[in-house]
Amino acid sequence: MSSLFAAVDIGASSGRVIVGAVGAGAADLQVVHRFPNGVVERAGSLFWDIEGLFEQVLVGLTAAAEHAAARGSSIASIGIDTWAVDYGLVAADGTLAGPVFSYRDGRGATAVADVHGIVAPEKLYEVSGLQHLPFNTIFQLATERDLTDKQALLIPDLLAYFLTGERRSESTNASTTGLYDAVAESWSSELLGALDLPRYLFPALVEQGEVIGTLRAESAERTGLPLVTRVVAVGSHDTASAVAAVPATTPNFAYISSGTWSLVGVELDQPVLSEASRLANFTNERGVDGTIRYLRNVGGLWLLSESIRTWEQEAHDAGSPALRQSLLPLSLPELLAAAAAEPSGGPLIDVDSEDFIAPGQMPERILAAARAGGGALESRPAAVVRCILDSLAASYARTLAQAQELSGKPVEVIHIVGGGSQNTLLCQLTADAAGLPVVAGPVEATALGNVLIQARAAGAAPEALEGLRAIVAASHPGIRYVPRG
Ligand code: ADP
Ligand code: LRH
Repeated sequence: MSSLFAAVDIGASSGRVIVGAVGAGAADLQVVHRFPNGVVERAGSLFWDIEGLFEQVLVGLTAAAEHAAARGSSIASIGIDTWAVDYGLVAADGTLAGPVFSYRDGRGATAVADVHGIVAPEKLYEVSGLQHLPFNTIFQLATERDLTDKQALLIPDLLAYFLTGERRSESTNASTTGLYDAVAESWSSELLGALDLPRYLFPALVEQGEVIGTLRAESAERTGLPLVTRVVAVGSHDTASAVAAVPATTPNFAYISSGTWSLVGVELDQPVLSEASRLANFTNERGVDGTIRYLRNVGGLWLLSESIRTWEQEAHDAGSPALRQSLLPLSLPELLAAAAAEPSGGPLIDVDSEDFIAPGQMPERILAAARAGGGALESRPAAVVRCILDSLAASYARTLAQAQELSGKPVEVIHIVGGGSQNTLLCQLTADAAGLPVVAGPVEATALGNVLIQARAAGAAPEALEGLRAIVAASHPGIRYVPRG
């Protein structure tokens, strides 16, 4: 009989609680609860609804307990992963000290110059190996007025704290703060000290497979799970869990974790901290089992989802049926089909530009970027969508060529995982632009990676990462795209 594990996986656009059954070299996932996620605007700032998300986690875990009971089984453990970088501050009395800001709020960017004035970008990279993003935790923390007696918990650590009462910092996500030493594999007392951040700011580090704690009485009562149910550390950075579940059958693979962001890179044993790597803005984020996720954040499907949000609003507000008609079609499948029928070789934009981080009026910003680049882009949704996808594919190809050059790692195949792996046009354009085969899927790689690390901790899956990936490859072989031309 398979063991059952509950994976809580929350991305910037949606969350799910999944029950994973692992046994006999196979992994099977059952989504028991899905819920939307997105930034919430209040008084000009952007936040996450952390209380609402925790409520959804409880609803999902209740469904997981019921799912297991209906099969005469039980949930062996719970693992949590979410997007990186953001945190909640916990006060001395254990309560949240304030709202949880979203990385799409501009506050981090306001502190970049101050932080760089204290620690030079070269030094930051030498220690943390982290790509420069204006919303990295280090910059957000620099905007906090009072950190006295407070601890910063990244989102999965915060949700685990709500569930168990235990505070830990899981290492893959810690590596996205800018305050984690990529070589020493610990919090950087040098950077914390230089920036006058208290040493107690972050809880003790925990590695994947270690137990964070068992459920608090309230969590057990609410979900129907036994008090002894463990919350186990997984690759709590969603991208780390996704990369762990890439169905690679060769070591020479690249990955694109495709969702709100596209995380594009290779897996390494050692960080690359060269000046060339810093200037190319590659990150050395920590992967599962101490691997290095050598990658860059490419703008991602955020450009598409945010454009659709604007068009939907415009269609909703449209005064005349003719205007409304001109904004159609609006459903994702229809838009993608229309974009596929657009001619190739259209204008390209720099999807990695910081100009696209904030929400609002995305089509306008895309048209302006195309114009600034000398391209003539029509404002029709199909043309804009085609421009986004062509530009993403071009950025993927460029990023992968750079990753190989800077790391020396050869790439024979590109694995695209996550929600964006269902975008057949983007998968084909990526294969074409990179001149390499693409294998698309699984859609739920992140949850699979989460489940497999729990299964391994319970002795129900192989020790080596290759063994875990072999399970994914056997259960979710993926769709192959061959480069054209
Ligand atoms: P995140 O974890 O960042 O919230 P996901 O991995 O859930 O993101 O991916 C969400 C993205 O997947 C959406 O923005 C959308 O572009 C894409 N997507 C979802 N379903 C489909 C589909 N049926 N066809 C093509 N693309 C899809
Ligand atoms: C993807 C992701 C990415 C981070 C960003 C904040 O969900 O975790 O790896 O850079 O969100």
